[in-house]
Amino acid sequence: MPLAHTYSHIVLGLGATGLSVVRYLARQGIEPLVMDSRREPPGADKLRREFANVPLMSGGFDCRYLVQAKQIVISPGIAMDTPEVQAALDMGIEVIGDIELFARAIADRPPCVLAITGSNGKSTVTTLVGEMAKADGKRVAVGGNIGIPVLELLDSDAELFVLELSSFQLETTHSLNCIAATCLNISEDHMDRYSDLEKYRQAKLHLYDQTRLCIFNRDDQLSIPTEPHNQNSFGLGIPKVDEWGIADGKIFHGASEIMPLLHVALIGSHNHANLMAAMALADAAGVSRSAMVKVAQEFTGLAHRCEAVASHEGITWVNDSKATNVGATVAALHGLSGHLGEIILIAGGDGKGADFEPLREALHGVAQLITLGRDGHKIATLKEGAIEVANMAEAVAKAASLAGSGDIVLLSPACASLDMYSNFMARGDDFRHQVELLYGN
Ligand code: UMA
Ligand code: ADP
Repeated sequence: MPLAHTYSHIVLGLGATGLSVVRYLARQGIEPLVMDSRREPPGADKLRREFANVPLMSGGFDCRYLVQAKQIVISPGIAMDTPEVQAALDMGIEVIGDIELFARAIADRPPCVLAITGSNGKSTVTTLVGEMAKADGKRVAVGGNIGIPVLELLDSDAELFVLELSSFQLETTHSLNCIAATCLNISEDHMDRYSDLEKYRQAKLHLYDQTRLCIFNRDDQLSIPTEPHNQNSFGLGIPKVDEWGIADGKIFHGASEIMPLLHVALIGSHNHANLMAAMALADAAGVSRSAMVKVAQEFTGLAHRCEAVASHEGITWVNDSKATNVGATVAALHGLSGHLGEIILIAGGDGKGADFEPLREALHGVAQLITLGRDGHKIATLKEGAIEVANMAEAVAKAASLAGSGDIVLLSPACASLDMYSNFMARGDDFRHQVELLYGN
C-alpha cells in the first residue's frame, strides 16, 4: 500500500544527537520524520515541546519510510549494519551522521577544526586542547563525543572547534577538513559493534583522510597512518626534528625544550602522552607555547579518570570509572605501578564483547582483585583469589576490610557501566558515595 506521506529527511535515533539534528534541520526549514527503536526515547519530551509538528515513530524503524527518503541522519548509537539501515543503503539512499552535517555546514570556512579520536584519552586531550586555545585568547568551542553534539556548537561565535570523535561517529563522516587530527591509540573497545579490531581501527583511521595534518602516536603502531599523509607524531621517547617527545625528564618539540615533566600537573605516563598530543594539535592551530605550558601546569585531570576522591586511614580511593575498556585499566595500573603501597582493584561491568586476556599480566601488580557486574566473573578468572561481589557497596566494604595504610583502592572497571548504571558517571558517583557512607561523611 502506498504511504500517505513520505519524508525527504529521516532522523534515526532520538538521544542528544538526534535532537540536535532535528533542531539543525528545522533551522534549514526542514521537518524530518524521527524514528527510534526505543519505546520512549530520551529526547521524546523535548521533541514534543519544541517541535509539535515533527512526527516520532518509536519502538522500531519502519523500512517503508527509510527507503523513500533523500537523506537519513543516523545517531552514533545505531549500528550501520542494522537491517533497516542496510535496506536504505542498498537503495542508494545517503546515510550520514551529525558530524558530516557539521562538516558540510562549515565547508566554506577556512579549516577550523582540531579532531581527536582513539580508544583512550580522547576527552582528556580534547579538554586540554580547548583549554590551551582558550588560554591563548582564541574563541574556541569544544564538543562531539565528549558530550555536546557538534551541531549545537554552530550557534557559537567560535573561530576554532575542538572535536572528540568516536569510531561510531567517524563511520558516517567523510568531509571534515581539519587543521590537524590525531588517533591517540588503538586497543579493543566496542567489539559488540565490530567484527574485529582492524574494522574498528579503520573506522578511526578514516579521520586521517579528512585532515591537513595527521598526528600519530609513535609508541602505538596501530595509530600510524596506513596511507602517505602530511604527518607529525608524539611519543614518550626522544623526538626527531619537529616531533613531540620526552628526553631527560623534559617535553621537547624537536630540539626545542617546552617544559620539565615535574611541572606537569597530570600524573601517569599515559597522561604525559596525552599532553604531548594536545600540544602538537594546539601548535598546529597556532596556539602560543606560553598558553600550552600554563594549562599543562594547572590541569589536574577530568573527574572519573584516575581521580583521587577520598583518603581515609591512609587509604587512597581512586575513581577511574571512565575506564570502560581493557586498555584504560591497563594504563591506570601501569600509571600507578610506581606507588609504594598495594593496589586493590575493583573491576567488572559490561565487557562489550571484549577479550579480557590482556588484563592478566597487569593484574600481577594488584594485591587483591574484587569484581562485580555482568562480566565480573570472566575478569575474576584471571587472578587467583579474586572476590566476586554483587554491588558497589559490597565491593567498597570488602576493599576497606583488606586495605591498609599506604594502599590504593582503585575502581577501574575495564567495562562499560550500562549493566548496572545509567552511565560511567553514575558508577563513579556510587563508588564515591559508598566510600563516604563507610567512613560516615
Ligand atoms: N539507541 C537505541 N535505539 C535507537 C537509538 C539509540 O537503542 O534508535 C541506544 C544506543 O544503542 C545507545 C543509546 O541508545 O546505547 C544512546 O545512543 P544515541 O545514539 O542516542 O546517543 P546520544 O544520546 O545521541 O549520544 C551520542 C553518543 N553516544 C553514543 O555514541 C552511544 C555520546 O557519546 C555523545 O556524547 C553524544 O552523542 C554527543 O555527540 C557517549 C558514548 O558512550 C558518551 N560514546 C561511546 C564511547 O565514548 O565509548 C562511543
Ligand atoms: P576517552 O574519552 O577516550 O574515553 P578519557 O580521557 O575520558 O578518554 O579517559 C578514559 C580512560 O582511559 C580513563 O580511565 C583514563 O585513565 C584512561 N586513559 C587516559 N588516557 C589514556 C591513554 N593515553 N592511554 C590509555 N588509557 C588512557
